[in-house]
Amino acid sequence: MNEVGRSRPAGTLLTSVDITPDELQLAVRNHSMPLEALRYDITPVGLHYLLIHFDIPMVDASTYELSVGGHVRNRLQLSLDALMARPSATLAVTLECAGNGRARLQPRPMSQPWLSEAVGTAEWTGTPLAPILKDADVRDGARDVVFTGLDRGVQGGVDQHYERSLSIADAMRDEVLLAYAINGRPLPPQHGFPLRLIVPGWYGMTHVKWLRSITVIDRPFAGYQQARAYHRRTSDGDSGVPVARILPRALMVPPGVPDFMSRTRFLEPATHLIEGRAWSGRAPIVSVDFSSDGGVSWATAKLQDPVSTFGWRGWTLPWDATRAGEYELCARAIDAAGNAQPLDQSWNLEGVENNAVQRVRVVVGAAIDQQTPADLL
Ligand SMILES: Nc1nc2c(c(=O)[nH]1)N[C@H]1C(S)=C(S)[C@@H](COP(=O)(O)O)O[C@H]1N2
Ligand SMILES: [Mo]
Repeated sequence: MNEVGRSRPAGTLLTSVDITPDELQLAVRNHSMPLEALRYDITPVGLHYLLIHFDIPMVDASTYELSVGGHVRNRLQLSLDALMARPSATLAVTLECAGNGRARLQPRPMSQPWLSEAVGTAEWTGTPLAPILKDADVRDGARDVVFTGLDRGVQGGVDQHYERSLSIADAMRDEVLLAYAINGRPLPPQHGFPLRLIVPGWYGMTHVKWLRSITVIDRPFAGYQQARAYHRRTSDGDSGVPVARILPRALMVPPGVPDFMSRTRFLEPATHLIEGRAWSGRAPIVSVDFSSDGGVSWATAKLQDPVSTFGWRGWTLPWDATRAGEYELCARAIDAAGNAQPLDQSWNLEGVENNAVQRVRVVVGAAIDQQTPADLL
């Protein structure tokens, strides 16, 4: 391991505001979705967020095969052509990384330093998983289904392929897909070419990319990414709660124009239409509230129809910003199960599930100099 890798293991808690070289290295490999891309119902592929723990494997589609085995009566080997010849389904699904919001925590858990934008909604095409498990004829006593990626690396001192599991009941749900296309095109390498798992409603870590094998087991899966990582724990001794379905979140497209470095927004005094998206993997979004005073008072936004059962829904609200001054804009989503976004950080050791409300600093007034474009260069 290099000098950088030795300095601060993942999970170290950082109190400095400054980003470390290790975090910067992760941040340049894995990008989030620029907030202005919230304008699209379906996120263009290059704007969708990305998270890759190890390296992107290079896969030859002509020799690729998915193995289905373990606690089944009928093992299967499926080529990409065989998978694509099966019945297909296309679903718009909002995907969000469980670590979204991590870099806003104080102290900050050392890992991928997401702000609030590790999200995207894509149209995934693939073949439903349940009929494949039926063809494999799962034996009595089966408990978990393990999904193994082709990618390999070391995390927490453990040499591993990226692997996650689902209970048999969750794996058999109708909406779970083995996807080979995104937005009508073959998966690009970074999103899991040639095949990935899609589990609508669940945080990103569940959607295993570069799928190599599916293994049915008769005991709980104890792999690193399942049993050790992705738990909400507040102390080392705490066994924690596994991360599963996405908590509600609303994000707005920051209005006006940004300052290059601070991203502070500048707006002309006027009524501005604020627009954004909201989603939850637990229950449908029922309301989105907007505040222009840092969360002291709230107004109710108008909701659009969701893009699909598992996709985000748009919201809009006209904001009367005729008075010059500085404002802190916030948005807060609530779902039908009563889950609401907290105003304050929800801190834990791994920095998962921090769905605290978004805060956008805005200056209304004459702060924008009347410069010609040439002056700006
Ligand atoms: N094989 C494999 N699958 C993976 C990962 C990975 O590193 N390897 N990262 C997971 C995580 S943590 C997330 S958030 C999503 C990101 O999916 P995307 O890059 O297509 O947006 O992929 C998941 N699937
Ligand atoms: Mo993630």
